[in-house]
Amino acid sequence: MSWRARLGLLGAVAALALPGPAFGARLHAGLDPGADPKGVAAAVERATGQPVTVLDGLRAIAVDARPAEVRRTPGVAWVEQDVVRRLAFTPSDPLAARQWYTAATRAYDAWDTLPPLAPVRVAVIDSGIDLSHPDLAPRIAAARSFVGGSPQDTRGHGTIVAGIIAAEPENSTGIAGLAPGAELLVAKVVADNGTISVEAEARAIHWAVDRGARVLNISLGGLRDPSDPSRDTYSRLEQQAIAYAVRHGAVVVAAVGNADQAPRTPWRFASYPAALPHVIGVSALARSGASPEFSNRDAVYNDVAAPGEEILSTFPRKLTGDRLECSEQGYTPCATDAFRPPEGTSFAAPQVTAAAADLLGVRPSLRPEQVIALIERNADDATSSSGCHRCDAGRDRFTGWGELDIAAAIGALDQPLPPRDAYEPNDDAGGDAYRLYFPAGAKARFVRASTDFWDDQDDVYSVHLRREQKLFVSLVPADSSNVVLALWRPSTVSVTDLARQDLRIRLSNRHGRRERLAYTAVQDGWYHLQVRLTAPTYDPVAYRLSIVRVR
Ligand SMILES: [Ca+2]
Ligand SMILES: [Ca+2]
Ligand SMILES: [Ca+2]
Ligand SMILES: [Ca+2]
Repeated sequence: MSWRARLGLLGAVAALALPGPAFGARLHAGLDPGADPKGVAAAVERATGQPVTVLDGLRAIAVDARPAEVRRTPGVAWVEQDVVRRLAFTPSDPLAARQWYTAATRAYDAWDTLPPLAPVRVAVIDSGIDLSHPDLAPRIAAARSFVGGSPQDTRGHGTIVAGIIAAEPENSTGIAGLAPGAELLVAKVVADNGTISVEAEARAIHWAVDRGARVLNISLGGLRDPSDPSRDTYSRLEQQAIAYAVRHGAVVVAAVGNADQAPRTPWRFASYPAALPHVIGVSALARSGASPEFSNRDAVYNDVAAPGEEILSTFPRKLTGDRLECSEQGYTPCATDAFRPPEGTSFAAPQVTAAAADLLGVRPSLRPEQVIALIERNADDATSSSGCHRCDAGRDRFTGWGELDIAAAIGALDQPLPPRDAYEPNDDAGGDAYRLYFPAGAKARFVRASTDFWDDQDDVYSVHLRREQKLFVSLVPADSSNVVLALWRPSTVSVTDLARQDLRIRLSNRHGRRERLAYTAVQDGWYHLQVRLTAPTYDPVAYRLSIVRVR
């Protein structure tokens, strides 16, 4: 029986057992200046027949009564009904009080009881999991190895990540994960020798998406170095796997990486896949609020930060069994040396993954770009006053938008939601563009979409033109930000290839309220229409595009 079913049962019993108010509601009454509290209390007792409590020092009394009976007593200045202040939910699991990161990210502050969230499938692409761990086993929906053998975790990394997300709360055991509705899809991609091939990672992403993953946690990565292509590990296969996830409505979260795997510390670029469009890149924060030296910096791809030191979580029991004198078997206080205590961006990312799962558990209809915007724009700005002395106000390369604030992201669901973009992924020309087909007889097509400087800079649409056919395009952004419109030849493979900018036929760049572009085709083919946001904006930018073909 899951905790969800038990919670429902308890709720029904509690509702039946509540007594009705016998003598009117609990009231507070304030006293006139100069009124004698004891004298007023006695008068109210006579008028209501109920015992009165004098609230010493507050110049007020409290009584169970009807407001009118109290209000007409001489010496009473005001009357109000008692209202309830509720405590935020605090997990009762024995090690929960030592999960400092739960409070830092306000993981449970949106709720006063354990929330009955819709189940959300969350993929952990990692070193596997301790399959029979008592705090994890009930949460595993499926597990598979992409490197041969069993998905059993023999290292510990994946079991730590999984516990942060989904350790069973309120089971009198160990810790409480941050996503009470998460169902784990465990994909093991770390080979016995410790290596991770992009092929295994891409196959794992595909597998998880096909099994309904709405969030993917990728706490692994490869070096990015735009200044030295020989050591830059960009992979088109990896980017296509991420695009497959986005196309199927999944949110992808990745660690920005640790500088101990980089040529220098600190390292100024986020790893792949954090440095790909649509991926939330997560950096680490110290308990002091500082940005640790090991956490990679990045001016564009570091989106948000979360605690990345002293992270208490689950650990494979077979490994903690090597330290039998340690009492917290199955948890990181008894982990192997490399993970005692766990630290790194690997363990910051799963907190953001849990936030995404919580948002989807409350509102399953959210699209990935909405989840991304809700998490990033509701982060708690990191500055010198929060302990990050190098962090400027607003987005910075150390922490992105700042520290994860799960309660704020969930609270923002009550406000107008960030714009949707149903045409994603569409981030480059060639096969990555979104093909716009025109209904039979229709001259025009209209698109409503959105763009974001950090997570989705380019939207590329393909439009088929016959020779001599005329194309008219207009673009209206919701605010007059720096959105440009460009048209590219059919043979274009990448709009970001600086060596092939000759393939661009038209550019509208007025920085105004409406961009326009016109073209008469010189050959048949699928032309590429690019919408690009060229400067940072606080919010994602919604836009309308109208595409008209004549003749
Ligand atoms: Ca637990
Ligand atoms: Ca990003
Ligand atoms: Ca877009
Ligand atoms: Ca795009």
